[in-house]
Amino acid sequence: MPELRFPDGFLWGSATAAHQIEGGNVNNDWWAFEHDPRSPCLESSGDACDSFHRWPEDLDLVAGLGFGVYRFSLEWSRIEPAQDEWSLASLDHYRAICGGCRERNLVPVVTFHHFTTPRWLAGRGGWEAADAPERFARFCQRAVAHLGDLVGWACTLNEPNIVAMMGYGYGIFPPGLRDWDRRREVNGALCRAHRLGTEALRSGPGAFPVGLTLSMNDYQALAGGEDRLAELRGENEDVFLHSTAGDDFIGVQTYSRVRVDASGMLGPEPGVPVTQMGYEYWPESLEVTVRRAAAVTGLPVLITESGIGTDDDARRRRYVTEALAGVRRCLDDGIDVRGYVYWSLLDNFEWILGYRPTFGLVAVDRETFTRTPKPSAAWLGSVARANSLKT
Ligand code: GCO
Repeated sequence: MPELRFPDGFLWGSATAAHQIEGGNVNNDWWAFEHDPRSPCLESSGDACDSFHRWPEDLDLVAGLGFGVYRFSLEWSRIEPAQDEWSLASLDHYRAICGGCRERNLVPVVTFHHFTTPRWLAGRGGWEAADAPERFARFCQRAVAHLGDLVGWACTLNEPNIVAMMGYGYGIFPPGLRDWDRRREVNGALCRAHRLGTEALRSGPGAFPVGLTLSMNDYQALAGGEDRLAELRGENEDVFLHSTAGDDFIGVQTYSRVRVDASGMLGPEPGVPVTQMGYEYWPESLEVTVRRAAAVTGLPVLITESGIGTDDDARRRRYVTEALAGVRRCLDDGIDVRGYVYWSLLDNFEWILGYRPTFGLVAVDRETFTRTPKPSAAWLGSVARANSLKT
């Protein structure tokens, strides 16, 4: 493969999410779910990576490796620990992280909801509470008033399709429901939350692009599976892609492929290697989903997550290399892709699977919290510095 150069100003970064790295997030629905004896969680998030205290070290790592972007999320339950009660100390904490990014020349990509919801709202029905979208918008408005002048890019909701599907359909995220009709309603509530949240974020201060991030798949129909595929993709992707009119960008996040026949989604194809998550190793999914997101929404694309859970770091490098070659082909075809943000900076709390899957560029000792960059970290950092991939 020849050298692949990326456009001037192309953003390179790495991502995290509050609940997966901070530790001690005791006031949200995930903490409650992790500690419910009926939950499928393999372990609790506990101290996570202790990033609530160690965030300066995390930012030093991101900047030192050569990246220009750090994507992270605000923990709503810290900022609004009870309804309409605002923690100025928590707002200051996140303002300091945004400021820490700026001091290190990192563009802060701030996510306002990454899977976790405060207990006070979860207790009133979570995303089924009639006023949940308004509550989310109110939180966005309060948070942006405190730190909006430092925000680089804003993501309203992270993967609302996963929140709805896993939480209300499959029952493996809180609130643990298995009811596809209710899931459909929650899809609607989340789209509304995105719209209201966007409006709130635009009230400023600050002037930054605002968008949604979506979990997408390379859906492939086997013979007879076309209708089922359209139905699945409609509920998992299209309803959200269609709620982005007027946004500034769409955040694409993808990990694999899903084959569909008349009976529904199939597991991995025999012979295709799988990752620690049990997904097919399928870096091609990035090119497919970037093309689809751009075509359906007409918006610029920021790849807000792409990565692999693996204990084989050379495999990580291969995966990213193949994924980036696909991004380059999208750019060649005139698709407006603004950047690539690797998931994740750190080995962290992978939801029901706990600390077992390792997506990080950087390993974290579970007892000392010592961070140890893997070879892929230096490699991807050098790609970022050169704005070019030599394969
Ligand atoms: C996501 C997630 C992350 C996961 C990652 C790997 O947005 O899906 O942001 O929280 O850790 O996807 O499964």
